[in-house]
Amino acid sequence: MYTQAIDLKPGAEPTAATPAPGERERAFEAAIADDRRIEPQDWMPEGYRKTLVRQISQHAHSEVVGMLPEGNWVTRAPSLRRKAILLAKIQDEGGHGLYLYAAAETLGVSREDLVDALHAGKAKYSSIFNYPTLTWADMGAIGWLVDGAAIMNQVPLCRCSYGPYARAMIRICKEESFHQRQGFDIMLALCRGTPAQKAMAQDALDRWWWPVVMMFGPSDSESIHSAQTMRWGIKRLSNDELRQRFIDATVPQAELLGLRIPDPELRWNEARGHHDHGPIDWSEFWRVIEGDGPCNRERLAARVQALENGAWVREAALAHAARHAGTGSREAA
Ligand code: BYC
Repeated sequence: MYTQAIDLKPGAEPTAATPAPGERERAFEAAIADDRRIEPQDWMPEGYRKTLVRQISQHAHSEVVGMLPEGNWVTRAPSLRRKAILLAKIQDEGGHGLYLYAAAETLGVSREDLVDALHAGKAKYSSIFNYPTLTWADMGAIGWLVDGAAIMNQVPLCRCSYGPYARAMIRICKEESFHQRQGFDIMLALCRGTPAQKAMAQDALDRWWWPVVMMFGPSDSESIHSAQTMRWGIKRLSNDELRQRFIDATVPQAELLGLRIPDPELRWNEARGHHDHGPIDWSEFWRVIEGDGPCNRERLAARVQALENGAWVREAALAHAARHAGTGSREAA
């Protein structure tokens, strides 16, 4: 694990080697104002560090929990090619979780503690992964819509003020782009298929649309963190701005597929240059993130079970490392 710059103890006198009071704060604020990256060894306000740990760890948890709804379809993919693609995508998501846990660890927290917080129900993960995957078309809808929303949210995070997070996001976004395209490709195949296949694609869109629209988080007026995280250059665009961009980008894609977005109030607003949309059911959103969505209990139970099932691997790896270290010291002696 990386270490953090060491803070002065309260009351400690500055010496020639230590910055004058306020200097660290000014250096931090100047870096933010100049759009320079903050790195793990740089001084940062405690609120900035905590915000990053919260957001990056929630993001990591989302990637790992996000493997579960798709994992449900690995054994039932309709062809070997589709199965290989789905497996590669799910593996990428595990990898994204690892980059993100590593980025969070640069802020002085341990992955074990972050995972414990998830399993104890204290840390959040994306609301979207608490919905079930009922048909193969859901693999298409997740790739097209969920990964599409993820790209919209994550491309601006490549310019996040915190270096390790921004760098992790660059690689993740490249992979998300493939994920989105494979999802759209599944939808396209279904929409060009039999009427029953097209109906399956429409049903998936009907079920995923509103949860995906909610994925961007509460409206700006309700978002408790946005103002500060945007001031710190962590988030570059607000929840509502990203939601609007996603809707504007997705409407023509749905038209190309010949599918109907399940929002009777959705229409182009010439004056705004954007689509207007119908009201979002925020009571559903809050219910899901507070733990009462259709699959919350199942998802957490699966993660806890996975940790328990893997205990013997971790124990064996530690025993092997200890024996190896012992051999090394005997050889050295
Ligand atoms: N789900 O003040 P706000 C993926 C919480 S992975 C659950 O606006 P903020 C993918 C929020 O945490 C997708 N909770 O917060 C993976 C806060 O609660 P706390 C994950 C949500 O942080 C596999 C409270 O509501 N992407 O795409 O400024 C396969 C108030 O919200 C949600 C990321 O994590 C939600 N949807 O903005 C396929 C991206 N929304 O923490 C795909 C990085 C809000 O005070 N994260 N909350 O208890 C972000 O960009 C921001 O954290 C958010 C929320 C936009 C999510």
